[in-house]
Amino acid sequence: MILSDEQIQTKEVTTWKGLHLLHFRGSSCSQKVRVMMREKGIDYTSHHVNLARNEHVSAWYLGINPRGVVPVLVHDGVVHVESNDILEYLDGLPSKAPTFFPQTENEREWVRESLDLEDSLHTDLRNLTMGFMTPRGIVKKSEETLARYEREGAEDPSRMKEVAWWREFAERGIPDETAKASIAAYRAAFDTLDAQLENSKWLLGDRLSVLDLAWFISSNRLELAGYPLKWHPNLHKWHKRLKRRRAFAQETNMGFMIVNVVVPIYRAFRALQGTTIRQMTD
Ligand SMILES: N[C@@H](CCC(=O)N[C@@H](CS)C(=O)NCC(=O)O)C(=O)O
Repeated sequence: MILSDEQIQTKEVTTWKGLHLLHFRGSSCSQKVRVMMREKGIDYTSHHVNLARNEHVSAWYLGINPRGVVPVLVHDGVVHVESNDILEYLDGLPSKAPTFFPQTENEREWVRESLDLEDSLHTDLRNLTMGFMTPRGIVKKSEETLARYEREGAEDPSRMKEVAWWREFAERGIPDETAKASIAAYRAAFDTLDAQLENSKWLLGDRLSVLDLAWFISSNRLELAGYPLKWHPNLHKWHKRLKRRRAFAQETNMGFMIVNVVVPIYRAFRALQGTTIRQMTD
């Protein structure tokens, strides 16, 4: 999706030449785009926007993407948002590398449907990320930050939904019932993928595609949050195969502290309370 001139208040980006990616290392949607860029050998200028420090809640950033989220791709001054649309756009750029989207319109339609499902689960992914990976106190936004989030940039209904989610999270965390519904939503989606992988190496058959890329980002994040991928044996094998690819491993690396310190300590704490993902579904 391309933003219109009226939506862009930080006009300097309209003069940027070449490919620029505004992204955050730990953001799943940013990881999707970076994996494809690395797989296809696409060079870009990186603008790291640290979500943990709320760098996206600034007049400058909200003036680029009034939706208030990453990633954003700027190509020769044109602002692209929505990770799955960015993937399709990047895949269509002239390149000698293999394409990630199929070439027939029928298959493309089917791929878009699956990507829409993946995108529709994004709130569930966030519920499980924020609920099970780190204590709420570390990641919740202050009322002052939320007020800024509401105020800056062009009006945008999807940013208001973001603000509402973060306000609810600051007040109540992720209630058990919400967490269970998000786990169930992924369980159903992964069961379908698991069936598709029964007789084929990749989700689209014998070649790696954008579906493998996009769904891997979710399975990878959920695994880190303590979701047992073993519930889906074919998907689990597929996941391990993808994890061995250098671009996938490098671009989804969350950093030593998160993976080896913060997440395990928080998981141990939840285990004592009997509220890990596995325990909640026993
Ligand atoms: N549908 C959007 C979702 C983008 C999104 O929600 N990005 C998250 C990171 S994965 C974000 O920027 N969150 C803002 C925050 O954490 O405050 C896309 O696919 O690009």
